[in-house]
Amino acid sequence: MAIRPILEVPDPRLKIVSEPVTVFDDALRTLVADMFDTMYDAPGIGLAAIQIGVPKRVLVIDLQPEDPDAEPVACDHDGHHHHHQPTKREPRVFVNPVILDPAEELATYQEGCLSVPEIYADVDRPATCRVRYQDLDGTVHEEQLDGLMATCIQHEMDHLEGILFIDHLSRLKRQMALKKLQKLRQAA
Ligand code: GNR
Ligand code: NI
Repeated sequence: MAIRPILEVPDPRLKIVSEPVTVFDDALRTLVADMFDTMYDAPGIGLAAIQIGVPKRVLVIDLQPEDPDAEPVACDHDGHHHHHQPTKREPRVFVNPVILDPAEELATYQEGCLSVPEIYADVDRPATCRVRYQDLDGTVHEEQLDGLMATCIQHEMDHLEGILFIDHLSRLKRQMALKKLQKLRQAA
């Protein structure tokens, strides 16, 4: 298990179309373990293999990325002293995912991307969809998704096609986002 460096724009590898997984072996399990380590460390709620430089059709998602081993956090924001129980992890793996039945209805989320750090922008996507995918054993599953899960899997699917969330913005907004990122990097 290892945290691997995350590729950032304008790395040309982020534009690669990833290849299907054909072998469900220990190397795939190691890749997925490294992807979770990298995603939780970042932290993020999803990661595509190409973001760590591996052009394979593998995604990991956990919408609850908090550390379950963390101490409960003392908190008195509402005037009452109490403890937040850290949320449980819900790691999900999608190998060779395919999006089916995207809804006509769109939902807007403010998206971010570990490969476009510190930039956030509203993106419209189908509000619900189905996903057909394989697990680490190669077994095929199908599932209906909505809310943040539907948005996140579509964001991750885009990575498999070499597309970033900023590619969904107008050219002006994309240029503004990339300039802002350049500026943030100069300041760092
Ligand atoms: O951590 C992430 N947050 C996020 C928020 C809204 C929509 C999509 C995402 S995915 C992102 C992690 C990432 O870059 N995955 O590719
Ligand atoms: Ni991303």
